[in-house]
Amino acid sequence: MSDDFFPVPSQWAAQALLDREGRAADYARSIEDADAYWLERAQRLDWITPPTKADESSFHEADFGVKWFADGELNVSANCIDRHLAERGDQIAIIWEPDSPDADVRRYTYKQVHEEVCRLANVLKDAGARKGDRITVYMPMIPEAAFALLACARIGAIHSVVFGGFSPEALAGRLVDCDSTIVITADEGRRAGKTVPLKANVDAALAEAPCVNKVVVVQATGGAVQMREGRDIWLHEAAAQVSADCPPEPMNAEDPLFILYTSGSTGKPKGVLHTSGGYLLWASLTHELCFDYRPGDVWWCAADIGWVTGHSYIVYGPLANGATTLMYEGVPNWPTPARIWEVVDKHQVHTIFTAPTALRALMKEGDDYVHSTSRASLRVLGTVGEPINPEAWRWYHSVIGEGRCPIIDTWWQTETGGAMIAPMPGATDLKPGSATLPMPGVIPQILDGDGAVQEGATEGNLVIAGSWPGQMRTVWGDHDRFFQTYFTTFPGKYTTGDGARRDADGYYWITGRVDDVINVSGHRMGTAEVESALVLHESVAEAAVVGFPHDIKGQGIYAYVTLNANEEPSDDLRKDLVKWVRTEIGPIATPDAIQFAPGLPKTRSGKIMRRILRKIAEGEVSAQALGDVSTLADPSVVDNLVANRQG
Ligand code: 6R9
Repeated sequence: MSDDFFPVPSQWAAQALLDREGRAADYARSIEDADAYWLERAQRLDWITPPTKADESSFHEADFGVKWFADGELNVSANCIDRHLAERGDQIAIIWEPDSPDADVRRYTYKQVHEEVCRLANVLKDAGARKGDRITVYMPMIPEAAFALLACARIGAIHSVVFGGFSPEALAGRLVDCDSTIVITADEGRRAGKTVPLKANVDAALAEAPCVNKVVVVQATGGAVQMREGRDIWLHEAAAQVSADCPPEPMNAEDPLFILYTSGSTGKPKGVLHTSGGYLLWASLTHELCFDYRPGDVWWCAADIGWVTGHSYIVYGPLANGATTLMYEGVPNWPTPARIWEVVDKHQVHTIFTAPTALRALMKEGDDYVHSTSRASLRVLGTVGEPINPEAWRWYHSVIGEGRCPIIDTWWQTETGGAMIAPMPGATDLKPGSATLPMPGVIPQILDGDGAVQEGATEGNLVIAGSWPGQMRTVWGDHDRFFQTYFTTFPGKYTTGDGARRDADGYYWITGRVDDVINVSGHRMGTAEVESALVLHESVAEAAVVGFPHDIKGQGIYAYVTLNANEEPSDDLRKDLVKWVRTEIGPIATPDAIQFAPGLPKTRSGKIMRRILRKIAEGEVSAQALGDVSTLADPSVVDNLVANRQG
């Protein structure tokens, strides 16, 4: 077996859902006979009114829109719960593993999930929620977070999950943008032995978000919180007062299911909108195909529910497939770096889906923590969020999986709803670092800077040439921004913002973002967001932020800061700025380096040349690396930047 090629093991090929020929034939049909293919695939869902039409999308300005299964009717929560009740009502749907290994595990059967979701749905209705209303979910990783999503889906309300690590300021912006009327939260969250004051954060955010009139609070830790009369509702009290049944609201396939805010290259995060039919089909189909999911498997997606990965692969995909999905409250390396593998053994997990940043952090702690565990239950190992470096890939494969488990490197985005380019265990030979081949219906293309399609082995801009069911439908409240952001750089194609290489075997290798978005520990962040936070500080005149290679995080945040005229650079100010950004956005946006810069490299038209800032942050400061600086308004600023480089 060569170091960079891992053929499908024969025992896998013999029993997989799709083998190599099967995958190729399925893909060919998904392109050549797309409507028939997708109407057939749509039958994996339970429809109130089955669709008679599949794709009616256009990426062109004249008739622009993304639309799938538009005459179909269904309810997403009924697909994730009710339809399983007859056959597997007593099967465990959700296993909850708490932050502390000493705390009690919670398990919910499909029947119990049904009751919990119905009660919460009725509480939301009593709080005034109606079909189409926006409900923001700001929760720790507890089962009630999954119930919250499903309860919204049940009554046709649109959920917007805001990551529990975001600050009150970030929460307030997202509440106001989509005009949320209800927030579902918890008293506190728990992570790595610490508590996070979620309810207090909500209280602070609501001062800036008058649209919210009810707050439903889950008692998670029992920590003290202030409850405001008439506004705040304890879930456990209200749930006891309502019926344990709530009929699912019939929804059109194109009715919105959720909004999820994500970073782009401009300052304000966009509310990515997904709808009901196409999204659920995509989440459930990719969950089955990419991971060769089988009934009875215990599935663990170790993401947070605040990210799209948590939406599609903790909640919607696995539950639509009737799986047992594990939800973990904590972090992979607490109390020790063996924790993640101990959880695998404890619950006999078959598939784990995590991020390269977590793997790199664990790898650095050495193999003893791994060898203290068995991991014999594992069949498939998944990764997502950023390019996986071949070293981490090999460690995952040989040390964690002991050479037995295929590595499923799934490339996709919040915008795509689910995996787009990924291996399938029984069908795809693996190459460490490559996400391999497109999923059914996905037409990746590589374009040069002028938009010309490149054939064969090549490298350039990754675009998708047609729609797929899980594609986002709009940016909440700004349909024109949706069109401008994704369909104008290369007209008629969906621009991913990623660069990619395609090798002679047709395998795709994602090379990273080509826009001003950085990927820190698998979390997407617009450099502009961090810049906007910095310039809000009273000492700061101007800021420019770039990513730089970071051993664990993938990319770190490097900020160049120009101070106001009367301000002096100091270490105290540097610390203060780091703290400031953490408060404005949240700990995930913590700058790794702050360099005080009397001037930034700008062109005569005033545009910051980030190329130069990136090179300096990467430590590549030779004249050759920095390239042509002659178009700068003041080329001498570059010398000062090089001389004062941090780190
Ligand atoms: C699912 C998710 C999307 C961006 C995407 C790309 C990067 C995700 C990747 C990957 C290389 C992979 N990305 N998976 N890069 N290989 N397997 O992460 O969504 O948070 O929207 O980020 O993440 O740059 O464009 P999201």
